[in-house]
Amino acid sequence: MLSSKLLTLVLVVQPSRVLLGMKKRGFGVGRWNGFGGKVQPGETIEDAARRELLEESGLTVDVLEKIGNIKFEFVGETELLDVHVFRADAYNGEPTESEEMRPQWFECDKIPFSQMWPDDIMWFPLLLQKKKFVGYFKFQGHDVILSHKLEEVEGF
Ligand code: 6U4
Repeated sequence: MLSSKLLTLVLVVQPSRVLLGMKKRGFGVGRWNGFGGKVQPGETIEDAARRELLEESGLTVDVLEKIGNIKFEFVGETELLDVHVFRADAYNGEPTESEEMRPQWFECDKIPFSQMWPDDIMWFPLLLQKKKFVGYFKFQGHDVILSHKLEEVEGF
């Protein structure tokens, strides 16, 4: 039986651009990604998403929309990553570099997929169209997807 670890991921999306952060350390270092991390004991998933967004990007948001849930299995690891994905369409503050992330805006037609987790290119189109989704990706190492499932859902 695989246990699972709860994680958050927040994408701040504007009509023509999306904010990503270059991960400077830890899991996924060297890749552009949304902002997020582990849910702490006693915290709701949404609270964790807000905390990690502020810690890593300097931004706060009034509304966070739950848009996706993706489970990641890594061959040889006993723990699944259970990533809860949120979208924010408005934000407060200015993106600010942190010890963990260097934020940068990308035009929606210039998203740097070759420098992102390889699953992102599959679900970003759904995120950008505000379509809710659930997914499962099985990885060999951090670069190869052995199998996956991805489907739209009505809601959570
Ligand atoms: P700390 O506690 O900062 O040392 P760290 O090991 O750096 O943790 P953390 O907490 O930043 O990891 O969490 C990893 C982040 O990467 C979460 O926001 C979820 C996200 N993530 C993990 N696998 C991903 C994948 N395949 N595709 C993706 N995001 C992923 O887009």
